[in-house]
Amino acid sequence: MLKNSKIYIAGHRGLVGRAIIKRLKDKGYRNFITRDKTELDLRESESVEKFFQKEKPEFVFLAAAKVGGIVANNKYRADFLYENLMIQTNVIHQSYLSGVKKLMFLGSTCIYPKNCPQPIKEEYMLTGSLEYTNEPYAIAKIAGMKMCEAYNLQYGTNFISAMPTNLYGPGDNFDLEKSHVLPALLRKMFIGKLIENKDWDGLRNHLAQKPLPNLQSSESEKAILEHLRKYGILVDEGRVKVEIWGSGKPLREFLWSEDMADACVFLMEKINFSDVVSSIKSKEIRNTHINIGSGLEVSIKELAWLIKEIVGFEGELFFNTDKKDGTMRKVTDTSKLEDLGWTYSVKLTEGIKRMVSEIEKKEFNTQGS
Ligand code: GFB
Repeated sequence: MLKNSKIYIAGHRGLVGRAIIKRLKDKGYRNFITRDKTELDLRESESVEKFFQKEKPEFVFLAAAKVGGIVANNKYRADFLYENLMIQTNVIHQSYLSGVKKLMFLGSTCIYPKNCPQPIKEEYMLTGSLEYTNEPYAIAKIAGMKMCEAYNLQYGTNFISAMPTNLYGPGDNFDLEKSHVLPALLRKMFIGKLIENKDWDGLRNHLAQKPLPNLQSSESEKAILEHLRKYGILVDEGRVKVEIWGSGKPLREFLWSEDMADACVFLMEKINFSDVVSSIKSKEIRNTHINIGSGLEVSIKELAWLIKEIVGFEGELFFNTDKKDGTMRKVTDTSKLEDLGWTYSVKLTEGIKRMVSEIEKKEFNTQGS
């Protein structure tokens, strides 16, 4: 990639897309193409075709996707499958037709079997059945990765796939139902602390900036508290309690989104599909994707306590085992990436501290991308 290469970042307003643009700018790249959802619906083949024919990007980061946490994945199964298949199929196919020099497709470590050996190596893909809660999303992401691989093998394109672990960072989604665990727990405990401190103005401001469905920030304290119970934030015998879904036992690995973006740009600059293939001994070329992770693995219980401490929430945490745990463990083996010379830099504690500043900001995101 040259500093003035024409680079299209699909999904530039999302957690990863915005971090990729930031990283590219920091490295001196300056020729970007972006479109928001109102300007270009990536699910519509014709519009995507016209866009690629007009703009002819040279490089593409495919970070546009329908994403969400365990509940969103499980509840909107059809949307997660349909929207992701459409978006990625349109972008990958048009990238091929319009002669894109290199594309990076972003997946997720949920593509791996539910019970595969840990840490997870790239070659474990398609060796077992998937975790039920995110099966549709995982199937879409597997299809995207396979599409890149197949186009490379049949048409000689240069499309790379990366599989990041659980991400968090600036511009994260703080929706209390649909988001991932880290921003969700952070927001719940942030609200819990405001209640603990009887900081009603602070709470009303927070809810005015980013409302919860069917709740006016001007409602009475009693009505606000009643409403917050639905999200697992409650006051019981004068003590504020925050609900943690599931048993707290699942282990998750977390990576700061800007570290992830750094890895994406690093791979885009450094790696071609031919390099990946040359390291494969077998005649059957598969598993050509690359894991991106940190190895920073904690249990949900440990994560909750860490957030509690950093936020300064002094109330109680309780585990609701009626809610799903999902995969019990998914930690990536990042040897492939490390061998190329990349490692993460932001530790979990530091990242959570930065997220507290994020939630204190006036504007933060509660929309799924
Ligand atoms: O982050 P999360 O929603 O997604 O949940 P996954 C991780 C774990 O945290 C699960 C627990 O065991 C949840 O039950 N958890 C506890 C909570 N409290 C909460 C809470 O308040 N909110 C949320 N969201 N979780 C997703 C996949 O899996 O991760 C996607 O569904 C994708 O496909 C993504 O791969 C990275 O890690 O379980």
